[in-house]
Amino acid sequence: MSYKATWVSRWTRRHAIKTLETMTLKVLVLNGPNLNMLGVREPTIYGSETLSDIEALCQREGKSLSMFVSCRQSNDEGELVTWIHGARDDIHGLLINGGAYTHTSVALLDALSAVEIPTIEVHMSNIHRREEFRHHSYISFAARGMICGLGSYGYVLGLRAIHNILTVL
Ligand code: CA2
Repeated sequence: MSYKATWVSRWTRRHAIKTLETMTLKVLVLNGPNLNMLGVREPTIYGSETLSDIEALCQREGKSLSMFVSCRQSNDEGELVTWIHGARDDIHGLLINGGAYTHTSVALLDALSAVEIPTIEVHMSNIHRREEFRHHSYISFAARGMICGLGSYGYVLGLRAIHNILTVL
C-alpha cells in the first residue's frame, strides 16, 4: 500500500471511530398487533403493564445506555413494513415484538432482511410453552437474537443486547 493510501486508511479509521464516539445511537422499538391491549385484558398471560408502561421503560433504559429510543405500535402489517423501510437511513438498531404477525408475516421478514439493521426479536410470553402455531417465527430468520417469556424485562434485555451489538460485537 502506498504512503498516501496508508495515510487515508488511517484517517478513515480514526474518523469512523470518532464518529462512533460522538454519534447518538438510535433504536426503534416496534410493537405489532394487539399489543396496544396490554394491561387491559389477559393479565395472566401478558401481565398488568400497559404498552405505555413498557414504552416508558424502554425510554429509561435507552437513556441509561445513552441511546435515543423511539417507540411505535401498529395493528397494520403494511404500516409496520413502511416503518421498517423508513428506519434504513437513520436507525442503528431495531427491537421488535411482531405480535401475531411473528408467526405469519413473510412481509415483515422481507422488510427486516432488506434494511439489514441489527434486530432483536422480543416476546412477552414464552411462545414455546404455548400453542404449536406460536412456536414458529418468520422474524427470527432476520433477527440477531430472540428473547421471550420474561415479560417487559425482555425489552430491557433486548435494548442492552442491541447496545452490545452496536458498540462491542
Ligand atoms: O408474547 C408476545 O409478546 C406475543 O408476541 C404477543 C402476541 C401473540 O400473538 C404472540 O404469539 C406472542 C399477542 C399480543 C396480544 O396482546 C394482548 C394483550 C392483552 C389482551 C389481548 C391481547
